[in-house]
Amino acid sequence: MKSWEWSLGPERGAWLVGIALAAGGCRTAAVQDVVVVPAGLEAVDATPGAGGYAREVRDPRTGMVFVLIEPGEFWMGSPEGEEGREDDEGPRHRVRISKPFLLGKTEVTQEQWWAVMQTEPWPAQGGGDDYPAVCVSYEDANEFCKRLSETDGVAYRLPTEAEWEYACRAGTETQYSFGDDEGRLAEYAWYSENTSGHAEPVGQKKPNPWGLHDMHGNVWEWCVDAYDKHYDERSPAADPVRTVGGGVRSLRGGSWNYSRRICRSANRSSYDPDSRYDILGFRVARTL
Ligand SMILES: [Ca+2]
Ligand SMILES: [Ca+2]
Repeated sequence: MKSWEWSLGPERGAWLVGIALAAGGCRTAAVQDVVVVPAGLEAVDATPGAGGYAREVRDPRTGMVFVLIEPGEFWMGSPEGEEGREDDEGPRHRVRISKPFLLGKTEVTQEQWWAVMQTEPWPAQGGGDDYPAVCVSYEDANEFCKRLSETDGVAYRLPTEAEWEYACRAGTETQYSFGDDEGRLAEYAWYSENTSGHAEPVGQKKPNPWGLHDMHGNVWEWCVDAYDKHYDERSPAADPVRTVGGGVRSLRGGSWNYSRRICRSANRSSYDPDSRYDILGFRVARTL
């Protein structure tokens, strides 16, 4: 077995690492063994997924870890009979995510925020390197993504609501990504019944089936979309995002002071884009 690497050039911004397998006396590059690590990142799990991208990668500058989200389809929203369902969770509709993308394994932490922004907008209580960056507005979160992108020359951004729910559900159609038994929520989430006055450090609870932590609870997560109470019926079936109209922006997942039902996969909320509260944070996506 032999390995080598080469560059596709700056326009692709990616390095390929190929592994040649010795077979019958001649070396043959096996396509399924080629893994792509996006520019500026390092592999945590170098198993190739969709598009040949490594399944888990890390930004060495901030320490942020990203999970590869594979393309696919899902039912967005909740079925009408779901317990705790709110009006804005429908109509339930089929959505396709057409391209792979990266999504933060956790909410952005205070240490990661500091590395990019050199500010501390959060209160002292409930603070520390591994706590989520809170009291950051939609505008602040976008500024964080913009600065991260300027540094690495690539497109970091907030996830769309569709991407967020697709990744939260991770192939499930139940109330939570672990099923319908809300009695198990404390294994996966920080919410009103197991917190005391602030968010908790990220990544302590069990991950969802795709390896993402705290999609249920801890802090609400800003999405890029302008909030639309009934979803936009004109929105396309593939890669929907609502970038026009409406002042308020979408948030997902519930937070440390909210009840079980608000932390369901389909639940939605919205705040003005300049809102800064200790229940509001975000995670970062990266286009590939
Ligand atoms: Ca969260
Ligand atoms: Ca809601």
